[in-house]
Amino acid sequence: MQSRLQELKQAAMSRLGEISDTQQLQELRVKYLGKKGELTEILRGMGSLSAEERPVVGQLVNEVRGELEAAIAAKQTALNQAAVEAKLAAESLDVTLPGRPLPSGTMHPLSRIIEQAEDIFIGLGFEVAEGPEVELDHFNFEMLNLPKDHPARDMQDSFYITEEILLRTQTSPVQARTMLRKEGKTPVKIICPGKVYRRDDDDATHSHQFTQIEGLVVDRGIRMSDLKGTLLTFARQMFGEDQQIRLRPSFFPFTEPSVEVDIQCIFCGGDGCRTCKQTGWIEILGAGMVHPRVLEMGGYDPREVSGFAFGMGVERIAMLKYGIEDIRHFYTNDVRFLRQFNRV
Ligand code: 2NL
Repeated sequence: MQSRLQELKQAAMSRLGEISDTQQLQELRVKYLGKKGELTEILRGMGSLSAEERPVVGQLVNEVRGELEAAIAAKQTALNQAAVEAKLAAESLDVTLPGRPLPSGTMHPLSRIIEQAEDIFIGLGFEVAEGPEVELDHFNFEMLNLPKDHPARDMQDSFYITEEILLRTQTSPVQARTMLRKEGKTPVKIICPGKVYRRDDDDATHSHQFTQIEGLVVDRGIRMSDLKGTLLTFARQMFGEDQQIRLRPSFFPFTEPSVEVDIQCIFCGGDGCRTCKQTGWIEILGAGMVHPRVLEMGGYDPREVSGFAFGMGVERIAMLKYGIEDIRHFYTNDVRFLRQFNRV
């Protein structure tokens, strides 16, 4: 009986040395220690032993069981450890590898100009106002001194949705709405950037949808010199501190008097070139003193207050500043074009 136990232990231990996974280990455990295992078998056979032999063999069986259990537990620990190490080795990371570069977008040139213009005008005490792109005829035309029969509001030139509703042709309706909202209170000092729509055939310098920034100031005692100073400051911050501006008489239905504003040609410095058609000057915006009728319709008394207003095409400013030759580049979203405008 003793020698059978020793053999059993030897066999179990040597098998344990060969085992390389948990499944095999479990099988071994069942084979020797399980309910129908070999050690249990021996215990059952003890009934046939003499009274003297029984405790001796019993103790021996328990010893062997203890040793086997300990050896199996140790093997299990070793297998677990090996499994963890294998997993770590298989999933190892080289933390010194350079990371994949994340593509970062660039700011659209039109957004850049708008942001820059907003910064300039906010610095001068203006607020930024926004409004709907689908507008009532009333705000888009009527309130800007363009009555129904006015030649400048030909149905052919605007995108009408119904008789009374259209895509705004300028951002002035935002200013008209602002005047009404302020119920005659002064000052009004706003700029309105946004998309506008006109029925035009697209080419290098025309787009049926473009971007405008308009400005409006209404207060007591506003004069042409206020307009001039504001626009000179804008021109210098946008195009360079040594810029000069020039005002030429013009006409708009919503301003009187009206002017067109030029800066010195940024390509030739005023000497005359192809871009400025040898004049040395380039037009950047239209402006004027707010027409008394427009003030009146906005809820202001033109005998008490006066105002100036201006409007500029953002595409035109961007084309001048960045030397862009075709307005369609702004809308085709060719990444080779867009990537040239790095984040500011
Ligand atoms: C241009 C000229 C201009 C205005 C826009 C305006 C708005 C109100 C009252 C009076 Cl609410 N005027 N806007 C005034 C003068 C010129 O735009 O060439 N834009 C691209």
